[in-house]
This record gives sequence, structure tokens and C-alpha cells, in this order.
Amino acid sequence: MKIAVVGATGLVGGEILKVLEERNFPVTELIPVASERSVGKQITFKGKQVTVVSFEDAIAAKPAIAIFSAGGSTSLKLAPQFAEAGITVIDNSSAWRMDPTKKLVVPEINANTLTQEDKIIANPNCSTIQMVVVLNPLHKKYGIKRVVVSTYQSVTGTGKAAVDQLFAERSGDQSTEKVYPHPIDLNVLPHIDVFLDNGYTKEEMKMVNETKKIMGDDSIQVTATTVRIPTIGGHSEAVNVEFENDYQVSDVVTLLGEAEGVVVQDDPKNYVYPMPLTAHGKDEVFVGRIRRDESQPNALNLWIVADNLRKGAATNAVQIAEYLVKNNLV
Ligand code: 2RA
Repeated sequence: MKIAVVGATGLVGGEILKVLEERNFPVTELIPVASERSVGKQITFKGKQVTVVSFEDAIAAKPAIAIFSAGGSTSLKLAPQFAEAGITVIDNSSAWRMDPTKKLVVPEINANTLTQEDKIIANPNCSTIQMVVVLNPLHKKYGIKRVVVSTYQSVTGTGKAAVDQLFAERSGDQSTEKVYPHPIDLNVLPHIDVFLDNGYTKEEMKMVNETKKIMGDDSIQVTATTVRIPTIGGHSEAVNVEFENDYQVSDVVTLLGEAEGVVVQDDPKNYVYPMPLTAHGKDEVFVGRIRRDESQPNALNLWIVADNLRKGAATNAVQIAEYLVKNNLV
């Protein structure tokens, strides 16, 4: 199958190439695509050099699927052009996520809603994906009323320039481009994406709105504080959940242990809990610190970690592509 990766030279684009390779996705021809200034560059895929092409050449090559990771404005402009050419677009930007005519897909939860008619499929925000993979099985069993989440997000979520800023600050180099309005090394920024009129950031409202859409239940109340921290391995989340019904902690552990895409790491006495350092480069979502919230009836505390470039972006997109292929939807 011919596959285009739009934004192939970016951090997420590079991860998509790795994940396609590792998961042995049936690629007959890889078409790396990027903006004008990267056209002609070489990228490596399965040990071979492949030349980056323009958007126009990619559409003319008619891949079956194009995985986009090129930002919202590129996606708004180009995804419809790819779709009109019969190419199924899986888009990593926020451009289409809340469009009621587009599906917002986490394969473990709602890939079964996809049809051949879905020509632009939205990949959710990284911090939302890892949370809903864990919450969905709990919602099915106990009914979630309310979620309070605080995130600790990796600089890789901002992109390569942010990783460069972190390491430049750490080495004392002041000349590197500043992506954040403040230093990030030895600091914590309660600020991800832009501030909105309601005082929340766009990242926080993504977590609120996307959770309801993916889990197909507008009654789930979510409130979020999203925070950037100086790490690169993945995003971490402290999640407080209030259920309709009571639960046993041991049943929650068993349920999550059996949930698709979830790994329980919960043995605090032996210092076992999820961390960005151990989640880095992995496709699963890790959950630990599973404990009763003793201040509220039917409430639970969780600690969730995943590699935001993997399950939060590349892996989720490739899993959608795998589902399309397996179910003859492309
Ligand atoms: C971040 N959620 O971590 C974004 C990336 N999509 O900044």
C-alpha cells in the first residue's frame, strides 16, 4: 500500500516513519512529504533513502492513505485536496477534531465507527488520548461523572525547537531560539497552547471537549490544568475520577490490566509506577498509583503516563491506518 507521511521531517513525522517500520505496516511505497524548503531532502525508511516530495507530487502519486502531521493551517488547506483525490487522510492537527462531520478516533475506543466514507479522520490531542484509553473501560463499568486532571507535559509536544531550547538552557547556551516565554529548564510552565477568553488554555479545553467526543458521552464533566515540564520522555497526568457507582480498587486494577493498550505499573512499595523515562519509545499507556480518593464517595486517583509522540500521536495514527486496512476501508 502506498502511504504518504505529510510533515515527514518533523518530530512526529519521524516517529510515524519509525512506527510504520516497527509495526511492519504493509507499505509498498513510502511518500515523504514536506513544505517547499524540505523538498529534495532524503529521509531513511527501512534502511533506504527516500526523497521528500511536494504536496502536489504527493497527491499526483495517489497514495491510499496520507498521515498528516504538518500543523493546523496546512491541514485545513491540504487535507480536503488529498481527500478529494480519493486519499484517506489521518490528521494529527487540531484542525478537524471538533468538526461534527469528522470522526475523532482512538482505535481502542471507537475505530468501529469508521466507514469508507470517512476521508478525513482526526487523531486526538496527545494528552487526551492517553487519558481516555484508561478512562473508557472504567466509564463502561462504573459510569464517570467527573474528571479532574493535571498534566505534566514533555517539551517534545511543542516540537524540535523546544527540545533544543531545553538542552541549550541546560548547557548554558543562551543563543538558541526561545520557543517558550520563560526558561523551561529548572522550571514549570502552567501554560500549553494559547490562552482563551475563559481563562483556560486551548490544551485544557482540548482535554475537556475531545474526551466527550471520543467517549461519546457529553455528560462526562472534565476540568483540566495543563503544565509543561522539562522532560522529553512523555506526558504524565494526575487524574481524579468520580464515578456514578462504587468500585473495588482491586477490580479497577484487574480491569485496567485487561484493557487494550494499557499496562498497569502499580507497586509503590517497590517504587514501581509509570514515569516518562520508562514510557519513552513505548506504544502503550501506563497507569499506576491507583488508589481510592478518600475525600469523596466513589472517587479514584490515577497516575497516567505515555510517550506523547507515540500513543499520543504516531502510534495512534498508524493504528487507525491498520484498522482501515484490516477492515478494507481504503
Ligand atoms: C503539546 N498537546 O504537548 C501538545 C502537542 N500536540 O503541546
